[in-house]
Amino acid sequence: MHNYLELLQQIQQVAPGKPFVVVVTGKMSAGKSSLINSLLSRPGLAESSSGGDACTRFMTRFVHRDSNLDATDSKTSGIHVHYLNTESIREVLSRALDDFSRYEHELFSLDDSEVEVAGYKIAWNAAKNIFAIISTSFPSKIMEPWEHLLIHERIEHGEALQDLVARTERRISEAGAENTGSSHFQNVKDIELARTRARANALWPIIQLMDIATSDRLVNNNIVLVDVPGLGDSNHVRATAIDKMRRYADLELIVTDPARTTDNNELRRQLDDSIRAHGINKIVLIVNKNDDITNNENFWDENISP
Ligand SMILES: Nc1nc2c(ncn2[C@@H]2O[C@H](COP(=O)(O)OP(=O)(O)O)[C@@H](O)[C@H]2O)c(=O)[nH]1
Ligand SMILES: [Mg+2]
Repeated sequence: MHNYLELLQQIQQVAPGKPFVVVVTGKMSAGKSSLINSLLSRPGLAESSSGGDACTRFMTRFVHRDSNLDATDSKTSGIHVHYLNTESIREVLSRALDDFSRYEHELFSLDDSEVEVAGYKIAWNAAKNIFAIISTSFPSKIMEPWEHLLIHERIEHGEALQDLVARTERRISEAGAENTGSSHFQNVKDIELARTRARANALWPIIQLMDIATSDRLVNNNIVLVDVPGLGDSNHVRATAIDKMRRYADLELIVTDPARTTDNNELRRQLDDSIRAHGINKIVLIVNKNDDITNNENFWDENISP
């Protein structure tokens, strides 16, 4: 399905001890997670949107499991969920408060353009979503009211931020995180992975990254595969972390599908960003979903405009 030759050549050159980091980037739904699953031959390992609307919500690293488990146990993983630290939580929540207040304020003024207001409304909804998430207790799923925290004076005086940060830290400790800010799940079988991941997904805006430590030919060779949400993630703190990971990576696989490849501007922008991040030698462009062309004889008529 894909041409992995270049990647396989790189694998031969991996030095023991030093991990070789491969980050998979691209637009939402390009097929990044599916690519990782086929590289590892483990269909449900990376969360892909097939069969539902789930998609990759936070950066996920696939790393070698440091244990002496025998080969029969190769379809299990150790999961480590790393939450944002207090400083990043404050940053995410204060941005959400800004977004929330800006649109609330906008409702009383008709000066700005409709486009701008529409953008503010999206950010306002995203902010409310975050407030609801950090107000929902696990496993009871009971939501503490949050609207009363957001009256203008409380926001102005910083009390709203303080309350929201405290709530967030409660959620993180409910999730079983230790002082290190991460929670661990041992020996999760592939079939149980969805359930473990659902717990993490419930808190996605405050998760920095998830590590899936497992045994596999690729990761045992000290390759670290990194799956990321689609480029253009709205959460600033996490978008910065993804960008940092991209700069740090030894290889970036840019996944695009044939329909999008025909949109030259978007792809060019994506390539420009990557070249700026680490030069052209560390990039492999993968045109995925080639079966869309073979399965649909009208593909080029539908996707190419003159
Ligand atoms: N036709 C086709 N669909 C694919 C292929 N790879 C992935 N998909 C589908 O594309 C959708 C998005 O895939 P996903 O891996 O979640 O994309 P991501 O958002 O980039 O991680 C899913 O419904 C996949 O089943 C492929 O090679 N061909
Ligand atoms: Mg994905």
